[in-house]
Amino acid sequence: MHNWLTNCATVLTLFSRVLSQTSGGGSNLNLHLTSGGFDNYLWRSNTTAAQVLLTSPNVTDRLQRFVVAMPAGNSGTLAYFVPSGLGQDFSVQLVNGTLQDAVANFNNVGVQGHLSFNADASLGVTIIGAVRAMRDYVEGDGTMHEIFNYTISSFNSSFLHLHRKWINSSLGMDFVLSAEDNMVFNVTPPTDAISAPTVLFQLPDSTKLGTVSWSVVCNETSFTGLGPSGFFLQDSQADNAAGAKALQGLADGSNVDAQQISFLTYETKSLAGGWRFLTYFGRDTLIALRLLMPIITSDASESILGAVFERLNSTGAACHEETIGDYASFINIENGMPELGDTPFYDYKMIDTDLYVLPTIAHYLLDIPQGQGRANKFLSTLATLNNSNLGVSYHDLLARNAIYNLNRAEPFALKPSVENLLHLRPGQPVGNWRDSNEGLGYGTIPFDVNVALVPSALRALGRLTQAGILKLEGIPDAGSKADGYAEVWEQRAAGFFSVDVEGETVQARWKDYVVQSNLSDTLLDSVDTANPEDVSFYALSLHNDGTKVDVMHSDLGFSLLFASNVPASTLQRVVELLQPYPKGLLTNIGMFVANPALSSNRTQIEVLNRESYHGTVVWSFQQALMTAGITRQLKLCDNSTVSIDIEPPTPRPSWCSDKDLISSLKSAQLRLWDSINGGRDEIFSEVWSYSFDNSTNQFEVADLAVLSPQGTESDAIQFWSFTFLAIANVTTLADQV
Ligand SMILES: *[C@@H]1O[C@H](CO)[C@@H](O)[C@H](O)[C@H]1NC(C)=O
Ligand SMILES: *[C@@H]1O[C@H](CO)[C@@H](O)[C@H](O)[C@H]1NC(C)=O
Ligand SMILES: *[C@@H]1O[C@H](CO)[C@@H](O)[C@H](O)[C@H]1NC(C)=O
Ligand SMILES: *[C@@H]1O[C@H](CO)[C@@H](O)[C@H](O)[C@H]1NC(C)=O
Ligand SMILES: *[C@@H]1O[C@H](CO)[C@@H](O)[C@H](O)[C@H]1NC(C)=O
Ligand SMILES: *[C@@H]1O[C@H](CO)[C@@H](O)[C@H](O)[C@H]1NC(C)=O
Ligand SMILES: *[C@@H]1O[C@H](CO)[C@@H](O)[C@H](O)[C@H]1NC(C)=O
Ligand SMILES: *[C@@H]1O[C@H](CO)[C@@H](O)[C@H](O)[C@H]1NC(C)=O
Ligand SMILES: *[C@@H]1O[C@H](CO)[C@@H](O)[C@H](O)[C@H]1NC(C)=O
Ligand SMILES: *[C@@H]1O[C@H](CO)[C@@H](O)[C@H](O)[C@H]1NC(C)=O
Ligand SMILES: *[C@@H]1O[C@H](CO)[C@@H](O)[C@H](O)[C@H]1NC(C)=O
Ligand SMILES: CC(=O)N[C@H]1CO[C@H](CO)[C@@H](O)[C@@H]1O
Repeated sequence: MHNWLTNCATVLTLFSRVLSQTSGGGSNLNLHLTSGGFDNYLWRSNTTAAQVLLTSPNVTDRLQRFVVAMPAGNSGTLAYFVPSGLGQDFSVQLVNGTLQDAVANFNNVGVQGHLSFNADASLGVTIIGAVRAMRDYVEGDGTMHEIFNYTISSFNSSFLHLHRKWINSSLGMDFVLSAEDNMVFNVTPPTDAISAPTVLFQLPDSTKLGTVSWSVVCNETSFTGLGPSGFFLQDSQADNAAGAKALQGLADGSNVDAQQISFLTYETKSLAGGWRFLTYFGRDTLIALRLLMPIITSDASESILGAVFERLNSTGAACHEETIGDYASFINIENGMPELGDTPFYDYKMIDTDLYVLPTIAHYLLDIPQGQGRANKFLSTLATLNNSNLGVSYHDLLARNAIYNLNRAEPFALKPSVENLLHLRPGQPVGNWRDSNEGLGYGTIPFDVNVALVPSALRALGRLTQAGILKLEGIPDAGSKADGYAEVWEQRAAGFFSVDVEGETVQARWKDYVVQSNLSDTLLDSVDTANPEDVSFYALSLHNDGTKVDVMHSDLGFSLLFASNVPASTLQRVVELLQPYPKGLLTNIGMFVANPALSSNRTQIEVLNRESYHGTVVWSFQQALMTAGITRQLKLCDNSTVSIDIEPPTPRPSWCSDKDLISSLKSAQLRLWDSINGGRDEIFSEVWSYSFDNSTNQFEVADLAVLSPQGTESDAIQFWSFTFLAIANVTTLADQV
């Protein structure tokens, strides 16, 4: 499949602005926010959930587009409206307050509302059915598949009913339009079986707005939403004072961020983001869960974990993305298995998702009060979703995942060599959160997977077996075996990634870099040119032959948050990473996730620049991971460190006696927070880029979707962009000291 379709939530949310909100209590939602040039309406009732988007009225550089997307079957409708005349500020808008439930025969439910037109127009490309088919068109240069064609059920001068029946079932979706005030339809049906009709929207009085009422309904099963009170703990249930502070306004929905994330939370799964990812994604939800866990309910944590278990394959690998609804038939046909009909397709191509399962559930069941005492009940649940797991207990599914990971870790544990590190799967350009060849600088052996995630999964396996919660049949010594393997990975994997650049070279590359990146050499003012210092850091990835993609990056955050036995040398490198860019990753608008300044391969400067999704750009969840990880490490030495997260008492690491290191780490964390605070307004967005002002030498926030050559549009909400809700503000804490 094409890359742009299979990549998970690689895209952003920027400049979101909340315009109005009402929460009908329970899990009902009615939010209006602008983001990336679109007006977004998030609607949820006890009948349906849908996101509606229209191009914002002041945006004139693109076509007027109407989107309805529903979690049910990951279904939706996309329609463009094309002005009949030229040179006018054509606009189609949702009429205030008209959005509501729509209910039709045969269990069809959805949303309806009124659209206002300010000029005559025609119906442009219209796709009804699968959100993925809509994405193929929007992100795939207008790709359309005839198999998804709709049919015209009926029409006249004031009415148009378009229907899409799913490929392999009687389920379907209806898009119905009715002319209201000052509006006449002029419909010419196609003369052949496959073309679209010509539909004109004509305003008899061109001085007034014309109105069209519409509804979009579907009879795929709707999911039951978790409202803010179902997702977040009450303040009074917090585990500590920092948690109680963080929880203010979340469960009661008075914090609008709590309502926004709640649109993505359901009883049986959480969704990655809207509108393009309103379905299950394993990695996004597991990383977010690890960070949000101390402030969310047991039911919420178990819904996310359960969604992962239900979708494991029989070997124990974790699903990256599910394809459900009408598009599942399409994928099954493409895969040469039409006999599967619309059986969901689960994708197992990633190499990291599997490794988040054990550390996340171990933290929940062993460390977090909401999870303690829940193991028996949760793990005795029998799977009901996926044919390869039907009737299997969650315990046995977890055991499959544990054995799968143990087996993957074994070759390196027995013989620590480059070949035995975990590589991207053959032929796959993706495998971890950096979602593309470019993101990994064209390497195939990612740092995060090998240095942070494998040993973390093994240690979690050890803890769960030692606690008697997990039993691996036929492997009585699984726990000690996992710990033994973990030790080898902890001690040997990082070395393969270690990069040392000699002082003179460092200076030359920095100088070259600021020129090549159109920055200013004043950014290097603090460099001591008389005494060039060597710099050491970890490579972003390795090529198959072990050569290093010598690009600085933020993925040490995964070690800090997930791993055991993090050595002093790693913490020292964190201190060095958290220096002002281009020496390190920090700018006045946030922490970059990569910095190719010192790469020996100068082509990496273009590949990982400010237009690249995993280049010199800021990701919210990466900042959350980094600061939460530093707090976790500091707390191992000083358990009075303020943290919302809970960790069990562990033996003090030997570096706790190194006062200078601790003090440097604390200063680095404060520098990180200065950087985070500078991008404060974007903190619940997914990713943002910069523009550099060479008169002030300051960075300013810029919309990556606008800069990026792919121009992939932003999503107004992304699940893993809300993790700062569970992070204590270290600046505020420092102020209090
Ligand atoms: C759904 O909500 C409406 C009002 O919001 C209420 O009247 C109705 O009883 C609810 N239906 C169910 C099945 O809960
Ligand atoms: C359109 O309006 C929104 C909200 O008022 C604003 O945030 C945005 O910057 C405007 N966009 C343009 C292109 O003027
Ligand atoms: C829509 O309603 C909001 C309040 O909910 C109001 O601020 C806004 O002006 C209204 N817009 C129009 C076009 O009536
Ligand atoms: C158009 O069709 C709709 C739905 O069938 C019907 O309610 C309406 O009366 C028709 N209008 C005209 C002008 O035929
Ligand atoms: C779904 O709705 C369509 C009408 O749009 C109907 O023909 C079909 O029977 C319904 N399917 C089910 C399973 O309810
Ligand atoms: C699904 O539809 C395709 C295309 O019409 C067909 O080839 C296939 O046999 C159908 N599968 C099932 C299970 O009905
Ligand atoms: C499960 O997924 C993993 C990873 O892609 C794969 O190696 C394994 O063969 C899959 N198992 C089955 C039964 O398909
Ligand atoms: C240099 O970097 C580019 C861009 O990432 C990559 O395509 C190329 O293979 C790299 N060259 C070497 C020798 O690693
Ligand atoms: C810190 O650790 C000590 C020793 O394990 C324990 O007695 C004390 O209660 C802990 N304090 C906090 C705030 O957890
Ligand atoms: C600053 O940027 C402007 C616009 O890109 C450019 O014309 C000017 O030469 C730059 N000044 C410096 C000092 O780099
Ligand atoms: C953290 O707190 C400081 C004040 O102490 C405030 O200026 C800053 O905006 C806060 N940062 C975030 C991300 O909320
Ligand atoms: C009615 C309809 O959807 N027609 C489309 C069928 O598919 C072809 C090829 O993708 C499109 O060009 C038609 O517009």
